[in-house]
Amino acid sequence: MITLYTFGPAFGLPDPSPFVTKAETLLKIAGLPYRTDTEGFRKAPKGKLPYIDDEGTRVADSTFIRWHIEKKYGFDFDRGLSPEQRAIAWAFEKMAEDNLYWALVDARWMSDANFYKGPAQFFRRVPAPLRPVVMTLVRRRVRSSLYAQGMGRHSPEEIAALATRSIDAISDFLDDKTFFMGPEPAGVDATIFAFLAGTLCPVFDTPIRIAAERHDNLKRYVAQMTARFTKSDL
Ligand SMILES: N[C@@H](CCC(=O)N[C@@H](CS)C(=O)NCC(=O)O)C(=O)O
Repeated sequence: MITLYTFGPAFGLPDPSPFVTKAETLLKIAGLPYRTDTEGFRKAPKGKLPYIDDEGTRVADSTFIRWHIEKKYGFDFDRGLSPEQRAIAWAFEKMAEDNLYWALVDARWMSDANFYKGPAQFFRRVPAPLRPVVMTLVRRRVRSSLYAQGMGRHSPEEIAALATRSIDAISDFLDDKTFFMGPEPAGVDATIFAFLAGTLCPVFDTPIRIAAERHDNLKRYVAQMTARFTKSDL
């Protein structure tokens, strides 16, 4: 049985991490049985979630998890897609993961209002007297990551403009299709769903969420993916 290490559901989302939601959705698309474990962060091979343990084989990073599933279980997430479609799917996936993601991190962690409604909850288990110091240190580390990646060097307006362009591109490409690449779910749907669900999360007030809410097809898509690929106990 595969164990998927997660943060656990939060903010009405299957997981606060879009990468964890992506990995879980991939397991569901592939129809593989799995269990989740929320106690694995400290032992994460790359210091991040998600990772899986598949009968003793540990695989870290959502893309490597996908490739592991494809190789070990012979499941092609892009079955039926042409090389051109596979290339488009990969490019959208990486746009979400390597660009849109950082705008979401900025929105959740750098805005005080969003931080105290959201990520601050992750520190509940830290003893109260230490909590403000630990939160400040972790936020400082997130700020450094944003700066190193580059998104953190932009103004809020510039970040919103970049993220909105990505959201509009996703909406334009999805159009009125059921799934991102057509009538059947593909690997990219796990990623697009995870990032759109995180973007549309009503807990956070962000210009990116407003940009996404303008597109009825994105709201329809997230509702449909939620119904098909998430646990009913959310
Ligand atoms: N490339 C990784 C990204 C995973 C990732 O960034 N996970 C974040 C949560 S969204 C994390 O665990 N961050 C903890 C940290 O950096 O300390 C993947 O695809 O799995």
